[in-house]
Amino acid sequence: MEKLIITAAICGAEVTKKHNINVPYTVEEIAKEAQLAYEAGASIIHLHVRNDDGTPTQDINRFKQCIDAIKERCKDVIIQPSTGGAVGMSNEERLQPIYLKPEMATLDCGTCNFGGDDIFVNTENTIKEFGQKMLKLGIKPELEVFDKGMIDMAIRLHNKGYIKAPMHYNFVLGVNGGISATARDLVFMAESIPKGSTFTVTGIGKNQFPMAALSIVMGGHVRVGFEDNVYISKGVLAKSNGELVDKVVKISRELGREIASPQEARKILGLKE
Ligand code: KMH
Ligand code: ZN
Repeated sequence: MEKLIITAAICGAEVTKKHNINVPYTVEEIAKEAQLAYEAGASIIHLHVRNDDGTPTQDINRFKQCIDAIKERCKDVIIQPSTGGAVGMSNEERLQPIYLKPEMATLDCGTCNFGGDDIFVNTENTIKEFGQKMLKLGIKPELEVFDKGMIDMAIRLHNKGYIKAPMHYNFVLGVNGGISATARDLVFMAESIPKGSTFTVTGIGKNQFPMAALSIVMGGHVRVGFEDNVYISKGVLAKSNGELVDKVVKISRELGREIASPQEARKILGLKE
């Protein structure tokens, strides 16, 4: 089986130090968390950034500071900024990090309830606009899909030329408003993407490690990190994103699957090596 690509979603936009004191806010904290995840085996850093007080921002200068600091500590890691940002941000605000021309960025493929009264809005025109801009800048999108219909949207927009193949999907399972985190649902998602696509799996909250284990045996890839889950085991807060990545590395090796380096991840994803 192909080696396992581990993505570390180190920060997110919604989780705070109230959930886990180790959630990074400052440039220094973000760079340190990225380094711990990288040293543990992550080849991709999925990046949101914050102001020092913890409020989410998509400010291009803040992204640049964080990316520079991460690159200094993790020389060859793939950095994947979020274009999802936080619930309620405008498209212009969300798009800022793509102008730094990262290798990858997220492309959210539909609108989704996001718990409570929150709605994460991605209209068809938004997805087209983001897809087209990423194409133009040579950025590989990671297609964030919270439900099966979002896979269909991505395929439709691929057929219309907004998204290039081979496509790389992130199945986000277990959001309140998205598809559930069950084996049946994961298999359904994996069987719904075009041949030649790759996928990674994000299980929200307590679903993080069970979904990771399933993806490892199915030949998919794995995303873990504070953005999605702050616990290393039931009731025990993780000390760092590195600890979460390390647990995935151990599960994968136990199951006989080796971990991809960033260069190997580039090859698997069709990025420039
Ligand atoms: N924070 C969520 C509203 C992405 O990074 O592209 C959106 C999100 C998805 O995290
Ligand atoms: Zn994100």
